[in-house]
Amino acid sequence: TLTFSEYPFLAELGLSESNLGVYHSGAWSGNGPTYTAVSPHDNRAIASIKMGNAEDYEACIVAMEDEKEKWMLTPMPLRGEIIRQIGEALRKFKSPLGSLIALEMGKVKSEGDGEVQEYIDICDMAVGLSRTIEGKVIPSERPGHFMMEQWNPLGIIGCITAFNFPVAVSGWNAAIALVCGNLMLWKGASSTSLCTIATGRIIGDVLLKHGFGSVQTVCQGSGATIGEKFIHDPRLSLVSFTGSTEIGQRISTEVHRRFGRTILELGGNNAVIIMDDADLDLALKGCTFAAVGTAGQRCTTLRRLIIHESVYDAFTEKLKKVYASIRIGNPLEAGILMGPLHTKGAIKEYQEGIATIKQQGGTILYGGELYSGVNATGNYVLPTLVEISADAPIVRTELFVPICYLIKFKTFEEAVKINNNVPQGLSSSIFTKNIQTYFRWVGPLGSDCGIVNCNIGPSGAEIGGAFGGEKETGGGRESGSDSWKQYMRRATCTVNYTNQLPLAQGVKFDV
Ligand code: UN1
Repeated sequence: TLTFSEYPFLAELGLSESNLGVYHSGAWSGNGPTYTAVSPHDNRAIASIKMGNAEDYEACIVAMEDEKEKWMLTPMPLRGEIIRQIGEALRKFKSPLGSLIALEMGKVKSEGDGEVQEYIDICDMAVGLSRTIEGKVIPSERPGHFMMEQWNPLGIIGCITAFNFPVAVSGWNAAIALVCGNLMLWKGASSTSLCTIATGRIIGDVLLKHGFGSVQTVCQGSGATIGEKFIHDPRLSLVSFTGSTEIGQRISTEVHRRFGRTILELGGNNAVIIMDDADLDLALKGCTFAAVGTAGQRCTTLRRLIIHESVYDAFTEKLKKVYASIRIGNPLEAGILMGPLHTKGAIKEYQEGIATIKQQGGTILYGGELYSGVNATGNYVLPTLVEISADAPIVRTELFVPICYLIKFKTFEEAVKINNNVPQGLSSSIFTKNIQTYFRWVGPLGSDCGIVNCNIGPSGAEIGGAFGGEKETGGGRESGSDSWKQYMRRATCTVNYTNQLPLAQGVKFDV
């Protein structure tokens, strides 16, 4: 039996007990296998979804090809106006959509709402871009010549998003890609298919009102059937992928083999450094949200806490107390701070991780066990603190669960070395009041990450900045700043407005 009717917000979002996971040409369909959505809170089935198959994928692409010219030729400020209306529609559905995220992904309602807000914010940013994106005019060395840069859309882009941010990350891509004149095919994680469908519906309805049925299409399905198509399809000029480093590496190799573009947001292994002059109460709040928020399932989750030896014991005691006070429970209930892990697979990762930690000399300071205080069937674990050497091999890998390593250091140089000594390079933070330490931290010999914070945790970035990281994190940047450039192709244009043909660099070629 399905729990669908227990959650009135599902019907508010236009969902039903049986849903279709493919959208193009203004209509929903789905000819692939049936998938059952479950809630990680109790592992009961919510609703079913007909996923896409190879033919559905092809139909999405063909429909987008048909609409491509019309969308590309729509003036950017008019595309911006449509994005503004998408933002308005999301505002209307913020609470039910936030609740769906909590139900299906498992993050707490406030964080679910926050994700929708993130999509709204990026729409606002895209509206601004639609009136401000500009090319350069470059001085020409040739008399009577004019040089400029013209930015044009890439065409059709593919976006594959992960379960942990089932709404916001598609928004980062869609709002910017669309305003730049691209069309986007979106495949969300199967286990958050209802989030994809509900969001796809909100966006699709606004676009359809303006006569565009395929500017954003949706094709839910497995990586093996649908994801593989993204990789090999030359009609997708760009593949934006959020997920594991392992799959990201394959996407990188295969898409670049066909000279496609990629934006990769892969694993993180984010650290916070607590200096001896840090405001410990501030650090405590920042670190707890970063390590425990989203039950440790953000790419930006705090995984390594590098603490100065002089404050190590005091800070660890404070942390243990605050961990013991974390309210774990149904993510839809008010006041809950930590929901369940997303899947049974994550529970296994947690349990195996704890076993490996012990084998490698780690000591569990808090947690390390499943949590049975909510119900008997949900994916609940205790947030966990582990004391371990920075050299233990497990510390270099990303466990996508709420396990935080505590590591002691003596000097700033040593702490930065520990921060940088992992294969990933997404986010990092330092807590200090010393301005010299701060500027060394953000400078060339400081953090090697894409996000380098001070006196806040490593997670919870705003959309206005470029989001992404270095090394095995994949190097991609999406969301704010000048990330829009990745969704456009730059044409360097030289115009001669004379009857003469002087050559650059003074080359003579008289014919
Ligand atoms: C992710 O974890 O995949 O900075 C994205 C943050 C969020 C986005 C995280 N704004 O934590």
